[in-house]
Amino acid sequence: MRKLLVTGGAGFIGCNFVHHWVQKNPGDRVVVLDALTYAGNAASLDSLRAKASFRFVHGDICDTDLVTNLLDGEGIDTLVHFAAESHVDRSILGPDAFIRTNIIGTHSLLTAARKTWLRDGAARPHRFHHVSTDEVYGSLGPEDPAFSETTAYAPNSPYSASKAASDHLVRSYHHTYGLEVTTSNCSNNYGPFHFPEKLIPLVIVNLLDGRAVPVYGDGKNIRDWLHVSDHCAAIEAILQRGKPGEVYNVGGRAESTNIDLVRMLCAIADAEFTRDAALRERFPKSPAARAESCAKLITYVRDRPGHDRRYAIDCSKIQAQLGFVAETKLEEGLLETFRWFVSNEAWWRGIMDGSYQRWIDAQYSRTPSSNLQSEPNS
Ligand code: NAD
Ligand code: TDX
Repeated sequence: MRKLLVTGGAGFIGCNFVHHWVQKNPGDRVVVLDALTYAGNAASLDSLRAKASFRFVHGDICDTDLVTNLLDGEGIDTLVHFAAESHVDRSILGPDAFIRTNIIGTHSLLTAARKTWLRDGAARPHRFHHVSTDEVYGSLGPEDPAFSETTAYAPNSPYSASKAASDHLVRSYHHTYGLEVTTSNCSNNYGPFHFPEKLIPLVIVNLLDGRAVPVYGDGKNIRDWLHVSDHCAAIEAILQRGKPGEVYNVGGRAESTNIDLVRMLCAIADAEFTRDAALRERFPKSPAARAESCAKLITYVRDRPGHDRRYAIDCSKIQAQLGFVAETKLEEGLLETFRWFVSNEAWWRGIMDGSYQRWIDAQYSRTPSSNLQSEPNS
C-alpha cells in the first residue's frame, strides 16, 4: 500500500490523476496539497471527499514546514508533483508567480523530501515524481526530429524557463543527495476539468456561448496532443516500473496545427447540435443552434510573443522500457471532451468567475480590434 502526496491535485491534470489513482488503487492513502489558485478547483475532487483514505489540504508548496509535517505525519512514501503556474500567456504578462511556485516551490518540496526521507542517512523507501513539460526543449522546425530525453534544453517563455529550472533542481537532488526522483516531460494535455484559459477548453466554451474563438498568429503552430487519461496512465507506469534518476518523455503521437484542431472542434460542435435538439435549446447563442457553422467564430488575433512553432515528443523510451503507449485517438478524445463540457456546465460556469473574466479581458483586449480578422496575415 502506498501513501501519496499529490501537489496541485485540484488542478486539471492533478485531479484527473487523483481520480485515476483512487480508482486503480482503492487501498492507497491519497493526500492532496493545493493552494487553490485561479486554476485550482476543489469541486473537481468533490466525489472523493467522503473517502476515509482521501484528504485535501489547502496550502502552498512553498511552505516547507507544512510539506515536511505532511510527509512525516502522514507517513508519505510517494510525492507526485503537479503544482505549478501552468499557462504560458500568464507567464508573459506576469512571470514572478512562475518563479515563486515553479522554482522556489519545487525546491521547497525537495528540501522537505530530503529532510524527511534521507534523515540520518537512513533512507526510507520513497519516490519523488516531478511532472514537467515538453516546452523545456524549445521549438522545432517542420522537419526536425521530435524531442527525446537527450534533446538539449532551450526554454523560450518564462513558464518553460521556470519548468526547466525545476527539472534541473530535481535532477540535482538525485545526483547530489541520492533522492529517488523520476521526471516526466509531457506534451499538451486535454480532457475533463481543463481550465478554460487553455486553447481546447476555451474553444469549447466559446463555441457553446457563441463567442469569438481566438487563434494566435497564422494558426499553423503545431502541438502534440495527449488525452489526460493517457498522461495519468503514463505517470502510473513510471511510479510502478520507472527507474530512479530517469526522465521519460510522454506524448500522444498526435501532432496538429492549431487551426486544424479548432476546425475539428467546430465540426464536432456542428454535428452534436444537429444531432441533439436539447443542445440547441441549452446553448442558443451558438451559431450551431441556428444551423450555422461554428467555424464562423474563428478569429485570428495577434500572435503570442515568442510563440514556439512546433512541439513533438519522441516517446519511444517509455514505450520500450515501461510498455506505455497512449490509447486515445485525437478525434475520439476531442469528441469525448466536448461532451464532458456539455455535461458539466455547472463546473466550468462556476470557475469562470470575476478573476477569470479579468484574465480574459486583459489577455484578449491587448489585441487591437484592427487585428481581429477572419484570415491570418500572410
Ligand atoms: P493547472 O494550472 O490546471 O493546475 C495547477 C494546480 O497547481 C492548481 O490546482 C493550482 O491551484 C495549484 N498550485 C499553483 N500554485 C501552487 C502553490 N504555490 N502551492 C500549491 N498548489 C499550487 O495545471 P495543469 O495543466 O494541471 O498542469 C499540472 C502540471 O503538469 C504542471 O506542473 C504543468 O507544468 C505540467 N504539464 C501540463 C501540461 C498541460 O498540457 N496542461 C503538459 C505538460 C506538463
Ligand atoms: O486563445 C488561444 N489561442 C491560440 O491560438 C490560446 C489560449 C492558445 N492558442 C495557441 C497557443 C498554442 O500554440 O494554441 C496552442 C495551445 O495553447 P495553450 O493551450 O495555451 O497551450 P501551450 O501554450 O501549448 O502549453 C500547454 O502545453 C504544455 C500547457 O498550458 C502547458 O502547461 C504545458 O506545459
